Amino acid sequence: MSPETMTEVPRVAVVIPAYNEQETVGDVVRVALQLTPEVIVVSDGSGDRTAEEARAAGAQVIDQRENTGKGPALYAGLQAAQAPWIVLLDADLVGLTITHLDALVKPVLGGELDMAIGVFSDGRFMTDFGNRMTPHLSGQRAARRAWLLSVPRLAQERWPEPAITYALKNDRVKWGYVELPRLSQVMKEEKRGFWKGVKYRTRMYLDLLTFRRRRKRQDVAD
Ligand SMILES: Nc1nc2c(ncn2[C@@H]2O[C@H](COP(=O)(O)OP(=O)(O)O)[C@@H](O)[C@H]2O)c(=O)[nH]1
Ligand SMILES: [Mg+2]
Repeated sequence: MSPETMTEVPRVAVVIPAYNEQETVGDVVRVALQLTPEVIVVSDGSGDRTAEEARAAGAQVIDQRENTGKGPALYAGLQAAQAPWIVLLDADLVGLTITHLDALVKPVLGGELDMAIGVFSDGRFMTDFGNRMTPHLSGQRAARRAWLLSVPRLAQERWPEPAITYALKNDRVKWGYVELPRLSQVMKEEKRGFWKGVKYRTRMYLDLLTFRRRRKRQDVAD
């Protein structure tokens, strides 16, 4: 192959699940593009301009008509990605910089960790507090694409984090937390209005709490 026809696969891809995040997704994409040209946004059933904003910012966009949840969206993004290493990012981040992304990828590319999990620090009190109470729910992570694709139930869970946590334990994966200073997210209550936000959050926690039951049911079925 001549150098002109050789399209090099980047080492790292960024996958961003986004559901109605038109206000923030563009900025997240622009920072992600400083790390790698392979930035994939997966929107499913967003009723706003999420897909357009992501595309305008330079991302590859998978735009699905039906809303199926963050887990299936992540899975579709991982399947589309080519790079062997993946950074997962939420689309509602505020204050993201390339320094945060470098901090996430460095320990995994260096072989120190199999998965880096980002936690907010000295951002806004409420989002920091939520993150500290539940760091295993963080959407900011770096890991190998092949391992992420192997996580059982990833494609079936609306919220994929418990499935990932379970697989981390089961596979004895070397993981660790990475602090992400001055990073925060838009809270659900701000995105959707107070009561809708509360309803959405309650549904998410119910989903998270019932993961074990679904997993066990599947174990029995297998
Ligand atoms: N594609 C897709 N992304 C989703 C869906 N639900 C949540 N997300 C994205 O997943 C990330 C985390 O969701 P969010 O509602 O902010 O949850 P929180 O950060 O735990 O409060 C954000 O980027 C959302 O846009 C969904 O149904 N489909
Ligand atoms: Mg969020």
